[in-house]
Amino acid sequence: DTVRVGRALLSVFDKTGMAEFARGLSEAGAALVSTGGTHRLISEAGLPVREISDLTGFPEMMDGRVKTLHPKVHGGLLSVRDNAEHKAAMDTHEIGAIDLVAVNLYPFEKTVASGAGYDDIIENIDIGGPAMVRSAAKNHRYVTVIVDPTDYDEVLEAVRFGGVPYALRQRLAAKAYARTAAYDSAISAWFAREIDYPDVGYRSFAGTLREVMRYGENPHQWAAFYATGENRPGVATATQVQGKTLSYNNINDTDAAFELVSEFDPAEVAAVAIIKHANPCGVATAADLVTAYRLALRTDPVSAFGGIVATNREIDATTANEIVKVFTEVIVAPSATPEAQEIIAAKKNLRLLLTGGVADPKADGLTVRSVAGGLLVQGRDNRNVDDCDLNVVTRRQPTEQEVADMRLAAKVAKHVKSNAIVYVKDGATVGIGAGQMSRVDSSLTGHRKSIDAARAAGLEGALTEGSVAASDAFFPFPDGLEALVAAGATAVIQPGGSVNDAKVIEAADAAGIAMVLTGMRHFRH
Ligand code: 93A
Repeated sequence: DTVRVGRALLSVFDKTGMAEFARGLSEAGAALVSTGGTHRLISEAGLPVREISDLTGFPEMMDGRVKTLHPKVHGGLLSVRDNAEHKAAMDTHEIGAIDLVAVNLYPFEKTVASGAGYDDIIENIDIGGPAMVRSAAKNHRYVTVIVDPTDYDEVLEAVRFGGVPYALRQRLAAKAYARTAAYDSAISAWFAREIDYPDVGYRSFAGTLREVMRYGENPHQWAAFYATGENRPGVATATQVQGKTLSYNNINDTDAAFELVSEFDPAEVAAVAIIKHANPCGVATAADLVTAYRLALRTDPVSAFGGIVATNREIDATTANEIVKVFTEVIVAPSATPEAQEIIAAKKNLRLLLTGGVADPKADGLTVRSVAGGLLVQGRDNRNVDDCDLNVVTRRQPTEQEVADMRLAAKVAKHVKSNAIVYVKDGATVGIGAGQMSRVDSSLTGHRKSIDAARAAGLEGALTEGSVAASDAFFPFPDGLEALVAAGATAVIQPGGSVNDAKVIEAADAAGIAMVLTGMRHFRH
């Protein structure tokens, strides 16, 4: 499935490597066509090359604004070679196929960065270049498109060996669209800044604008919500059945809540998470949803006020009745029975979001966050403890119940801001320590909250007595582990991998608890 290059169109602003590339193509038998400056360079290198104006029958005009925007160019790029009608059109209008395009664009970004004036910047918006790139990329079944001089060598090598293979054409087409997308997004971002109306900044992001919010994380910040088009159950694709419009923080928290309950297969167990400020303040699994909700609420009933509730199963009337007893901002669930919806409808402001299913915890995806002047992009954290071998490193072996609870604790810890410590007992969290700068502090926080929760439930001591605990990352020193033991934990799950692992294991053995290493860290910041 290789394509021999009969004719190549070369039109580059950045002329790096162009003379050698053109020579290589020419020597391999390709006919060359080119625009003004590129044509000059190639012919000065002593190679045969035709002017684009000769091909189109039109002069390059209007200061070069119109040079390649012509059916003889775009027809040659876009025609489906084995389509009879396309062939007939080519014959009638004397359009010759173009098999390869090398284009790089007017330096819009550099012109902006140089501090150039408005008119200069506008003149550096390339129109004909991206048009050719997009035409060629669309027709990559027949055409090779190169937008980056570092790709010349690989293409030339292929051309010398008889043609460009499909896989390479496809990869170059993907790269081409990435370039034109980035180019247009740079133009749109510049515009937003230029007209000094920051709210239009939202237009410069990829994705479909879902909503412009009244404000962002704080009232003095503007905000907007985009859908990326990924067809994944979650907050961006959910249907809002009732309640006020979602705020920026609601959306962020709802996402955290739903991603967490999606760790649990609804066919196996009912799961409920209650979220505040993007951290869970209670998570539980049980045979039925209402039990899971009651147990999740028990972890931290104070923080649950004004929280977000997510479930992995359809909300029934009993569960709905329990949830509406506590002031709740958002409920997100795969579905809700008509009776449950009626109960929730009595709370006018309470938002109900239905997702149609749980998210696949193993699905790929991107997570994006901003840093000053840039974006940090990474793959979704799509693994969990179920993908790990549990390696018992202590003399004491964990019981079956402890193992089940440790799995739950590890899954929850993945969704708690680091440093994360999660205590679990009998299928429910009993203490969560989130977002502390020291692991010891997270251990202490989770323990202290469990004392409050015990008091609220009319019990003595702490709920963490006889619990298991999960840590999102290894213990750098034994002190964190000792804090868990002091809280009453009888088994601990953590990734391991510290230079001090031996000392931490020794401390666990000294305390007579069981410890399991997973080898998988789950930082979340
Ligand atoms: O002004 S344009 O938007 N109009 C066009 O028709 C056109 N065709 C190619 N810019 C156009 N180009 C760009 O010219 C290419 O993207 C490339 O950056 C540049 C190459 O011009 P030259 O060969 O004259 O140096």
